[in-house]
Amino acid sequence: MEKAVLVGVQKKNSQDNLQSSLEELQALVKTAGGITKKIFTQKLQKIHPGTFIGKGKMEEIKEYLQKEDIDIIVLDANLSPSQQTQLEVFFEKPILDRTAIILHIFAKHARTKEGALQVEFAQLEYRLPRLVGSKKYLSRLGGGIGTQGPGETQLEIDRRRIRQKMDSIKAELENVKRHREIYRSKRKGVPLPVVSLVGYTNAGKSTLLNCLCGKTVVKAQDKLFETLDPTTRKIKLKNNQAVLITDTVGFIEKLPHQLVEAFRATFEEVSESDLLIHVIDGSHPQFFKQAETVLKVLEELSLSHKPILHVYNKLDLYEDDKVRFLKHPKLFPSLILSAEKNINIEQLLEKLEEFLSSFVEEIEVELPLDEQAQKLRALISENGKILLEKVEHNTLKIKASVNKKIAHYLRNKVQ
Ligand SMILES: Nc1nc2c(ncn2[C@@H]2O[C@H](COP(=O)(O)OP(=O)(O)OP(=O)(O)O)[C@@H](O)[C@H]2O)c(=O)[nH]1
Ligand SMILES: [Mg+2]
Repeated sequence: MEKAVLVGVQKKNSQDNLQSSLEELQALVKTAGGITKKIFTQKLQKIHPGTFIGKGKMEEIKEYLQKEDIDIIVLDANLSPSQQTQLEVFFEKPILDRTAIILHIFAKHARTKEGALQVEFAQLEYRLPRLVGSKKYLSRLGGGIGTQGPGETQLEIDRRRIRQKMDSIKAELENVKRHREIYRSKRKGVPLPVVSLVGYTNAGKSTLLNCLCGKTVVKAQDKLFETLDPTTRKIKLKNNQAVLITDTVGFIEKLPHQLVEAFRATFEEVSESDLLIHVIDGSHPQFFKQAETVLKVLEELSLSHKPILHVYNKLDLYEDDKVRFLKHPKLFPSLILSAEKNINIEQLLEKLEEFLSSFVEEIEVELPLDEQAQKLRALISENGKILLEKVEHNTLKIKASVNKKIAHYLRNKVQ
């Protein structure tokens, strides 16, 4: 386990809560496989452009490093490549920022090929402008002399290699994407309403999906960014309406822009959903801020126009929801529940039914009595409600209520 020192800065006049941001960073470091040995904080009028933190604090940390056995220094910020270099040169230790930690966790958790490629691309993109930094740091360790040959320098070779690698990943991603589109259009064969679970990391999205499915389909853990790749499952509402539910990657404060880019593709799927369920960990002291972060990222991903149902999860952990919601108005429309303890899940299902009822319509179809009629009848009864059916002159007449997508599909099939 790598031993880490964390450093956080409170800017004057900033509303940011340094304490909770550092707690989150500590959880990120833990998820990445490190252990926090000490936390340094500093109040600053203005961020130092060169080194981010001030000189005095740097000396104080260096003094601590001389006495203790520490492997890495983690800053609660996203540093510029040159800030990172200057700090590395000063401390002679690897300097990591939020982006580096999150990228590391993402790399550890990516399970599908697409997820792994997206993360690798983001990592290379992050590393590219930082190559100089690591070289300078290395030259201090004695590798400097003789590395500068004629023609191309090692640095140029390294950069070119990284760019080539990024190009090949991009090409591969295109390929994977094409496959996914084919798969998606196949799935669309039976068009169903799609509901996506979105929310802050660790809010309980995967737990809610498992709860709705009545079994474990995705791993839920008290770790940040446990889920990276979207998982979709079919569930049935009480009115027999089938719905697809998709679990997605969690959001976080200061989400590295490389990753927003990387996951844009993943969220293409979310952009096709009819409804978003925004899962909020209502027991978290910063729940409102987390919710705001999620809404902000949704906006960045051009998803904020979607109908959205806010779900305050972990009800079992609230001490008093009246006090809790007094300070911040509840987002609307909303529900309070516990995915883990199975509280108010019925209400959620009813709400979903209500939400999706505008998607339902009544149709009447006449099917010639053949094999296809059997298939279509099965499709209707699987996904909707048959209100009336009779056989007349070798045709099967069905009156049913089904979702609009299926109604559209049937109309095309029957004509
Ligand atoms: N007490 C309590 N714990 C819950 C509840 N729902 C989820 N949890 C716990 O919260 C932690 C995170 O749950 P996940 O379902 O993995 O959260 P997630 O939103 O999928 O997280 P990421 O995939 O990391 O974005 C797990 O330890 C769950 O057991 C709940 O209703 N009550
Ligand atoms: Mg999850």
